[in-house]
Amino acid sequence: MKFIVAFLLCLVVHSCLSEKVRYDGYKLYKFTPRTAEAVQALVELEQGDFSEYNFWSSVGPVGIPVQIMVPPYKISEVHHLAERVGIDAEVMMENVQDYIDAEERPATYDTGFGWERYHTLSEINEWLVNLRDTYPEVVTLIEVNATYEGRTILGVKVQYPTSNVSQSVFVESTIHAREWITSATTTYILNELLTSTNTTISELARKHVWYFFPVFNPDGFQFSHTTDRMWRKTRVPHSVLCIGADPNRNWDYHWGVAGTSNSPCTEIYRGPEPFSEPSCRVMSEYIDGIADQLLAYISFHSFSQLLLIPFGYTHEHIGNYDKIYQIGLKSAEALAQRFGTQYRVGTVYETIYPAAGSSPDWVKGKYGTPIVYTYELRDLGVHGFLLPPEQIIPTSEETLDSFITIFKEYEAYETNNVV
Ligand code: 0X9
Ligand code: ZN
Repeated sequence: MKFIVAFLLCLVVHSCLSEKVRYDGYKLYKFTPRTAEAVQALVELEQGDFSEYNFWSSVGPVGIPVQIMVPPYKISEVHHLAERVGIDAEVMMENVQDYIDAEERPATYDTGFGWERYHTLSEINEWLVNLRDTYPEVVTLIEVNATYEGRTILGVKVQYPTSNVSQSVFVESTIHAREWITSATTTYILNELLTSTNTTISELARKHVWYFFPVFNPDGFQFSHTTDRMWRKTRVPHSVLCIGADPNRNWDYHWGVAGTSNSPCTEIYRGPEPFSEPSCRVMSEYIDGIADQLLAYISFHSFSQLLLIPFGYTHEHIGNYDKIYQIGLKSAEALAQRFGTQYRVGTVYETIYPAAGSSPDWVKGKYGTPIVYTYELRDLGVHGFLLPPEQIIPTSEETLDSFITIFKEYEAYETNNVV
């Protein structure tokens, strides 16, 4: 009897099946609500318990598109709803599984740690250990313990012995498990800081102490490789049927005031209390230890091509908003120069949707760190989280251009007080 119950539970949550979750016939829609009633309908879908709609972006105000993955058996229901309440619907992907399959078959395939395919957690961690072994004078390995499943969150500190700098830059990526392009891009940037012969990059590398944590949510990231490519949250079981909290809603700064849910089955579940998620708690403790030297905190998400400024919990602007906005514009301009990729710049609250309890809000709010940005990398929803591996290098190159520009422009501003 016990076995049967356990088996049935496994079937329902399909998290303990060894087979991968498939998304055959699932469609990705871009829904644009035209009325307040339409926004309300989307909020109800997002907040609903056991909702089978998977939100690829959260609900914002009227006119702001929301990307939702819809299972085949919900397609006619969603069309009726859209018509009834006033939502424009556009199909972005006819069959999500096709995109997952394509991602697994890159056109070229590097056998080592290159940037032509996506890597697993153990490959990324091995690469970080290797960096320490290759550059022992410069790279220190940081092991932060531990996640819910007992994993170490691995990071590196890069500090050139010649540099007499005290200001640090902290880089966070893949706090959302399915956003694979983010750790691919930050490992590329880290590699460039260590190996580039371009003097702008090598000089910048020597100007700061760098902390890189490519995979902030290793439990979720591992699960997105082994079992469910669309996994976003942590792996802490918060209810019988629903696992995980949104690690970017769990930080202890105006926790839960806007753009979150108290329902464990939603993608934006904030957790039962601030820092309920071990991975967020241990990283916050680590950051607390180095916060007084922090010049910048940059987090990487995907997708939507945005350079975001705190806050997400309020419409109020940060103290140095004007400077950070102007630098953001220059940075987006630099990004566009290489391939023409267009980014928008603005606060989280005003540009996308309210979202409280994120790590950048916590860092900015608690420590007043001068430079805090969040990247939402490529694309605009054609591939969404399933960005083809062929786009890793171009995405990384253009992002590096803008990343460098942030520091160049900030320095120029500090020296001349003009941007
Ligand atoms: O909703 C989020 O957590 C982020 N978007 S995503 O589609 N990657 O999930 C945006 C959060 C940005 N928040 C702050 N920088 N404060
Ligand atoms: Zn994200």
